Amino acid sequence: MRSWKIPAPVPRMSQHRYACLPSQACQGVLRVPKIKQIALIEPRQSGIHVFSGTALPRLGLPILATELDRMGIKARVFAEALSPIDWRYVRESQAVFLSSITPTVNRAYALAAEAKSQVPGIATVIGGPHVTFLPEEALGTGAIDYVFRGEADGAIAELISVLSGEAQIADCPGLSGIADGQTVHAPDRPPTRDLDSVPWPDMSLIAGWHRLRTMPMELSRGCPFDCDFCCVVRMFGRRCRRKSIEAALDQLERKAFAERSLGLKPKSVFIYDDNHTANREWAKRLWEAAIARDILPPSVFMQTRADVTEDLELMGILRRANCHQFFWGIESIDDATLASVGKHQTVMQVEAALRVARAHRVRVHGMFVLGFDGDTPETVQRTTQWALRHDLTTIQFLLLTPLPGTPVYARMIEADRITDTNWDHYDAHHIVFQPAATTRFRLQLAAMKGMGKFYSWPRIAAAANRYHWATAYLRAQGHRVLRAWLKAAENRAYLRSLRAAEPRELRTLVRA
Ligand code: B12
Ligand code: SF4
Repeated sequence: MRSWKIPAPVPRMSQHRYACLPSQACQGVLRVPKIKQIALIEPRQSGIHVFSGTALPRLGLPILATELDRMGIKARVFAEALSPIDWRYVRESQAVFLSSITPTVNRAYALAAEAKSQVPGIATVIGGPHVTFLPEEALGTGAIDYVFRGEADGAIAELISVLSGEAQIADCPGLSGIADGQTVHAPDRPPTRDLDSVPWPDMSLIAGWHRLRTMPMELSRGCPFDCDFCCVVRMFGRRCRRKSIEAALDQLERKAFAERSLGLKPKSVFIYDDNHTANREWAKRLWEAAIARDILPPSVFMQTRADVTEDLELMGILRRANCHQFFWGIESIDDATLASVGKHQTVMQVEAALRVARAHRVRVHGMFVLGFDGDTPETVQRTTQWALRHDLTTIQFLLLTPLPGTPVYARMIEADRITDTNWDHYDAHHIVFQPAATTRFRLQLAAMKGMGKFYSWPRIAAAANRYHWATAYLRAQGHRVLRAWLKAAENRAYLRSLRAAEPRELRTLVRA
């Protein structure tokens, strides 16, 4: 691994693109005496990314809205991926609950500021993985009154008590806010132990819910692994919690029921679990029972590790349960890199897994991370060749992104390797740090070229010639998104800026 230097001083994370508005800075705790209605907003990501066309909300806000609804508080979720925000509804509300991840947090802050400007006195609360790790940043914008850190299921009653002045911030574990000009952090809230206590999110509380073509479903939380670049373990814990088989079946049944009674026609179910088959016996019992009860969705997509294929009995059951697609984090085709990031997976294991998936006719979406310290443009080329050789259905080349809450983030900050502090760019489509063995432009270009090669017309046609219509369609989508990304004016300007910085970076690399 080479050492290197960043040419210019790197701005610190606190010099964030979203400007704080000192005049709005919250000096005291904001109390809203009677809360009757809350608008819950999940912002969209600015710019184009591979999921731009995917109308899928995260499940945090729908769960919280269901809990509010049960408490008799009117709640409506506006997930911008599904429908625009109804500002009239916001104006009639006493509080706004925002949920964001890192690439959507700038927009979340801007929407909070907009709500404050339209409704003076409205309370703004934000949660999700980004602000869980950087609560001060959110409170420092002046547009956010409270930050909820970690999981909030079961915390809603306490949160409402704080908002309405009946309790203090410190009384609500997980909450951060400003009181008497001082930031106050209540103690951490332990993760929800019993997932059965988390309600099945009432999808009809989401504006535009009828547009859901894929039904999201969360049946377990957490992951026993701890990859260097992933914040799941620090956000949701290493102890994997699962719904009981009965509760999970109940969700599948309700989905089937929603289809019939509400006229929803989702073509598939996307199991949101970080690692759905972490407990194989549970997964076997669940899907066998779902087959027996005949409550299977037409198509099931799930995030698992490639090691799911080691259990052929489970593979057979999943196949019979209409599992048509796995989402696998393959990450790297270099064993040393995989070991260094704590993936606990080898390339040989993934290759064997792909053979088993193919034999069971389950499609595989392979997600790769590019930009680890040994990675060069040649690594990207080899990765592309590997993905083509193993005929993955679809792929994602994600540029390593130091997301707050991950060990990789801490290391990059420590080494002053962060080159881009605009959170909008933390979507794994932009290179936001100085790679160790190449320039930012070369790595970015290699990733785009690799994706271009994978999503080329001959590859789309190859799938169509074999009558693999779904694969052909998915690849055509990949092709379309990539072209749109390359065409967007902001991305062209971004690529130009990387190219302009290249000679300087090269000189630094050569010296190193
Ligand atoms: C399903 C999923 C997707 C889906 C759809 C979701 C979507 N529209 O973003 C798809 C495939 C599209 C997707 C894409 C991406 N994803 Co994603 N995704 C997930 C996943 C697996 C589940 C999300 C979920 O519903 N969780 C369950 C619910 C219950 O959790 P929650 O929504 O966070 O809510 C809880 C708490 O956070 C809190 N809370 C949340 N909001 C609020 C608000 C208030 C007011 C309060 C009080 C509390 C609160 O309480 C909730 C209940 O306990 C998570 C991992 C995970 N386990 O969360 C990753 C995750 C959210 N994704 C992540 C990333 C990085 C991405 C991508 C950038 C990756 C990429 N380039 O491919 C894109 C970006 C998409 C985008 N811009 O919208 C990261 C985010 C990390 C971060 N700091 O930003 C996560 C955490 C995964 C990881 N490995 O680290 N994703
Ligand atoms: S296996 Fe997946 S979910 Fe688990 S820590 Fe690694 S990347 Fe995150």
